[in-house]
Amino acid sequence: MDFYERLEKLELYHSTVVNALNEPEEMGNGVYQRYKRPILTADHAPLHWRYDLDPKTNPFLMERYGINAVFNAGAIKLDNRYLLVARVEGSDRKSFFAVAESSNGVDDFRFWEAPIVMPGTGAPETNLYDMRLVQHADGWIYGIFCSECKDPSAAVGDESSAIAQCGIARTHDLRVWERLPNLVTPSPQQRNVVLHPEFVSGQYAFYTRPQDGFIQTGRGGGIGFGLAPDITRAVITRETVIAPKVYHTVYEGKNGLGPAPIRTPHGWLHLAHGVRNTAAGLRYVLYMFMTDLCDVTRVLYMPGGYFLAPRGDERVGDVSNVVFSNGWITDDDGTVYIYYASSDTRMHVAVSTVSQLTDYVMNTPEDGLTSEAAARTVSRMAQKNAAARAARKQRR
Ligand code: M1P
Repeated sequence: MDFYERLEKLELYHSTVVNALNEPEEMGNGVYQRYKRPILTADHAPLHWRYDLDPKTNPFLMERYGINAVFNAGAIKLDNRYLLVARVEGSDRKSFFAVAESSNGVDDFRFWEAPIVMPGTGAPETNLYDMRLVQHADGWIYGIFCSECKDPSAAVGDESSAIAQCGIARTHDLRVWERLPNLVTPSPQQRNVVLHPEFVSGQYAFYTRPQDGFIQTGRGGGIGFGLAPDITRAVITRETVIAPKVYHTVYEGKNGLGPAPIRTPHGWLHLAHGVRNTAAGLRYVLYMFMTDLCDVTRVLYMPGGYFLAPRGDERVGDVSNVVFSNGWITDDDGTVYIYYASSDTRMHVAVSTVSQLTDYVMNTPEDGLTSEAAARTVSRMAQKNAAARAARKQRR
């Protein structure tokens, strides 16, 4: 095929992908509405990132840099635009960050001209991923992400062991980034660290996820919390677990906070992921909880079970049976856009409101932790509805 003929076909396909309209599913569960189409995929990556578009140097119009996946995006609304900082993973397995922008939050996401080239810290750093974007009370927008390098103490021949740490960078516009030193905590590894948007006791407050190993959290695990007086050299000396792993729950294997919490009149709304092991491998679902406005380490409400689990096509991808969220946006009218990735492959959106999420978190029964308690919860609901039905009949 002629170079320009092939280019035209590629451009047509790419514009079909980025211009596809999205629509909500009809029913939903009353808590949120998923949108039908993924909002960002590897196919959304601009052609000029992947192809050398010069017929002299690329006469076959070959893809020179393959994009494998686009997932786990941080989110923020700036100047009326919905912005995602996505984890873009190349076919070489390296992840980097890139901003995609939409005018309505549910479709029409387009990547900016070029990805972010995040400044380093001077220390070895192989891979960066999963940015949480936080508009902090100090006036900066922070990007909090995982910074990964090869474990220097790995045995000879072990090319897999890695160390995960929390990277910190700040910006005002998502274009110019100032990199700060990585967070220091008492834990040997850290992933899923999130900055609280407000000062707590005059200090920067971090949600952490202490872990002994790269995949297994070991004696660590649970969502931790710690304070650091200085963000430019952030050191947490005391880390306490505020939401632990619990046997036979959806977060028995490990858990980690998603985006920064949303302030509501009733408390801080949190979205997190929980992991359990199955015969088919790890299963990642999303769950929610609420903490106290005054004591942010105090969990007030913890609904039982998952909030959102992989479904249909979402269940299949590079790392199947995973949903993961590290970004959401609250509009002034209370609409909440929940951005989540499925199976480490593509991004989706589900839409809810602060009122719905608050109702969900405050009124969903807690996990009773036994089969008996589960059966009693359902029986109570059935009895309540039977009584209401009888009263309705009597009134008629
Ligand atoms: O593969 C699923 C997820 O695994 C990790 O999350 P966690 O540290 O909680 O196990 C992260 O690497 C995340 O990026 C990934 O989506």
